[in-house]
Amino acid sequence: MSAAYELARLRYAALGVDTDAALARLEKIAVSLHCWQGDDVGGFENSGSELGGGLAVTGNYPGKARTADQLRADLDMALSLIPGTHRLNLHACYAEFDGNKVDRNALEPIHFAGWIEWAKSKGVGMDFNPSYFAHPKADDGFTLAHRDAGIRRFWIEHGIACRKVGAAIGESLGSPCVTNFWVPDGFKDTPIDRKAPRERLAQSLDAIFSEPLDPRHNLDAVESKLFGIGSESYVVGSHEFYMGYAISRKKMLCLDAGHFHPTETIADKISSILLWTDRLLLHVSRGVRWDSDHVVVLSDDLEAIAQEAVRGGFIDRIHFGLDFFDASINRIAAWVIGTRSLIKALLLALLEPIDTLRAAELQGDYTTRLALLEELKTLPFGAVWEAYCEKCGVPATNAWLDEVKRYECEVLLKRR
Ligand code: RNT
Ligand code: ZN
Repeated sequence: MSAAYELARLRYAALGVDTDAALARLEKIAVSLHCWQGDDVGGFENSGSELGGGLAVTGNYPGKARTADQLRADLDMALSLIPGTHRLNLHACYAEFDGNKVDRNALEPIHFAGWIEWAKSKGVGMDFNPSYFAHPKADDGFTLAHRDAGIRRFWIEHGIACRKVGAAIGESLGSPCVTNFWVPDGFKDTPIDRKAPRERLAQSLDAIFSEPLDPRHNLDAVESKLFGIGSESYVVGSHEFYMGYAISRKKMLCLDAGHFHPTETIADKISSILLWTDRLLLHVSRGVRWDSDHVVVLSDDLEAIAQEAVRGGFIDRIHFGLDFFDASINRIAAWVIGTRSLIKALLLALLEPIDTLRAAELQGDYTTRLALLEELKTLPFGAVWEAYCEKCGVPATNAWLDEVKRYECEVLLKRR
C-alpha cells in the first residue's frame, strides 16, 4: 500500500474509522451497469419506431455500438476501468434474433443467450427490463394503461415473457435478476380522467405478476415518474401510484433520481420506503432541468443517496442501478465516469464515523454533528479511493481516460 494510503488510514483511524474495513465492504457492492448508455437506447430490433416514450438521447459522438458484440466489447472496456465486480442491466429490446425475429410478446430466454453467456464468462450477474417504448404498439405513448384492450393485452404478454426471461437469467447465473417495469404512459395535456388509466395500469400489472416466480431467480420492481417529454401533464405510473402498488403487492419499488420535481431528491425517501418494503431498486441518475438522465457525477445529491444507504444499514436491501445516457461524449467514458462516481460516493459514506455522529445526535449535541460533518470533507479521501482502485487492479487516476482514448482510436472510430 502506498505511503499516501498509510497516512490516510491513520487520519481516519483517529476518528474511529477503519479504512481497510470500508474497502472490504465496498468490494461487495455491485452496481448494475445499464446496457443502454452504450448505444443511445437503440437496441437491435429495428422495430421501425422512434425511441419515443419520452426518452430522448442527444448528441452524435462517433463510434456507438451497432451490434450486440460491439456493445459487449464496449462493456468489457468500461468494466475493466471500474473497480469491483458489477452487474449488467439489460433491456428487452437488446434481444438477439439470429434471423428469426419475434415480436416483444413472444420473447424467450433463448433470445438473450448471447448476453447470459457473456455474463457467465465474466462472472457477473444480470438484471432485466421489459421495453415499453420504440415499438409500433407504443407509438401513441400508452402501453399497459392503453384504452384499447388489445394493445394492453400485447403489453401484458410482453411483461409475462420478460419475467420468464428474468427468471431464466437469474437461474442460470445463480443470482436473482431484478426485472424492472417502467412504462411511459401519460398525457401531454391535462386529462379529464386521471383515474381510469391508473385502474387499467394496476389491472395490467396484476395480470403480469399473477404467476409467482422463485425470488431466488427473479425479483420484480416497478419504477415511477413524475413527467416526461410528451407526458408533461400526467404520468399514469406516478410515485404515489407505484408506492401503493409496491407495498400492497409486495414488489420492489424503483426510485429514479431524475423522476421527481426538479428540486426534489430521493435520498430522504429511502428510509421511509424501506420501512414498508423489503427491498429498493435505485436508478442512480442526474436530472438537469427537463432531462432526467444526465451522466452521474459526484454531487451532493449522489453523496446523500450513498449516505442514506450506508447510515441506515440498507446496503443489503438496496439494488444499485444506473440510468443515464449521453451521446455527446465518449459513451464508454460516460459509463466509467458515472459508475466510478457512484462507487466514490459509496466509499465516502463508508468512511463516515457513523457511531460517533449518531451518538452526538442522540445526546442532542448538534454542534459536534455539524462540526464533524464539515471536518470530514477535507480528509484525505483521494488516497483511500486510489488504494481501492489499485487493490482492484484498475487505473486509480485519470489514466483510465488514456485507455478509453486509445480504444476510441483503435476501435470506435473504425466502426461503420
Ligand atoms: C425512463 C426510465 C427508465 C428508462 C430505461 C431505459 O424515464 O428512467 O428506467 O430510462 O428503462
Ligand atoms: Zn430509470
